[in-house]
Amino acid sequence: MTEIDPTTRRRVLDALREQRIETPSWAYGNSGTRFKVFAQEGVPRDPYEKVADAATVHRFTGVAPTVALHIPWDLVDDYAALAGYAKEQGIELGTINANVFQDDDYKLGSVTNPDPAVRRKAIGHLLECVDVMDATGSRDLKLWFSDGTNYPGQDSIRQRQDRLAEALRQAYERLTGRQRLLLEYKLFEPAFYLTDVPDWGTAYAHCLELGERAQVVIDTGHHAPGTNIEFIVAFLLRAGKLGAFDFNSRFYADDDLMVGSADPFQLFRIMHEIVQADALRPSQGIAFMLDQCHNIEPKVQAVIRSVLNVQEATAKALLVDVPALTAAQRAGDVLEANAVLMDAYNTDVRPLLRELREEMGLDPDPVAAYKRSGYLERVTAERVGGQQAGWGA
Ligand code: LRH
Ligand code: MN
Ligand code: MN
Repeated sequence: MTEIDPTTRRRVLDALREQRIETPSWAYGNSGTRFKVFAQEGVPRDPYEKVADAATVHRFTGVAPTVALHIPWDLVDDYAALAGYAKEQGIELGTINANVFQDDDYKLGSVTNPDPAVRRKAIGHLLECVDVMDATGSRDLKLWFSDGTNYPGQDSIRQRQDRLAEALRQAYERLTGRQRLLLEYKLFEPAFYLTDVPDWGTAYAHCLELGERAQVVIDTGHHAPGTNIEFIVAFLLRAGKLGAFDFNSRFYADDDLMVGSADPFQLFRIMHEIVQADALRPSQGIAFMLDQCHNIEPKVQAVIRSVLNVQEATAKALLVDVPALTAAQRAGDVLEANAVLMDAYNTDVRPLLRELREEMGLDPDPVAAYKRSGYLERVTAERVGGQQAGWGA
């Protein structure tokens, strides 16, 4: 692709302007591995300050108007007040993530635990999270279970599936109006032998059983190496069961690095499926979220960079010459079809994105503008003793 014709340019700019990317509250907190959490300066001390950081990302990018919360990492007395604060800052509270993986009680699982009392506690937390959604006006309840076993024979695989189905049913039945249940799968970790929701097929089957408002979350870091994630995207889109993404990058396992940093081509291939299914617009109901931890890099700047990476992959996907691709596919012209896709991928979309930001009244270079703004220096002076993200302690 040499020149982008004016009609295509307009179409792509309009689509990019409408795109929405949700950032996670935990990306702004200190994080690390089980070996070390490196504290950074200016890190939020409470959920309010995380919201302020998320609002800063939105101010410079213009496409990140919501922040996901993780409960109880983001514990406050009054969620409606937090939602009000977010509004004042120019954003909204987004997805509510339930945490049933950090209490001692959950050693043998949360909703799949062999002990009914532990299961009741875990389900109770899921229901509390829906109370939070009622207060914040959030649409989505996102569930990831660390449940699994480490040794063959440790527990009954089938009974654990029954317990999982029962817990999901109770959470699903508590939802009202437009609220949705989003089920996230992960191949392994922290359990090493069996995971109760290990893959998209398991998540899909449970969501089918639950009903229309239950959909699958694809976290790009939650697969075996070499998994064709865009296939999963295409399959779930076709079935109307793709609810959301947790975007991040990985080299090895669930690395939670910046999206588009390890494999920008994979991100493009995913966005190509989204664009081909006309599923980019927020009204289509797919939540594009980041789920990342910035262990060694400055956090707000890293989140801004991540948003730009998603925009770049999306812009390239929007540039695919669909008539040419379809013609090549119909003709069985393997090389031409591939060349059409690669032409779009190899386009430098950065000038187009600068133009987009100028049209939106933003600085064309959000990272530079953020660095110039003095935000980090200001919060470093204000915030002493930043809170850990709740991750990797
Ligand atoms: C699990 C996971 C899930 C959690 C988040 C902190 O690995 O991806 O989405 O909510 O990390
Ligand atoms: Mn995730
Ligand atoms: Mn993860």
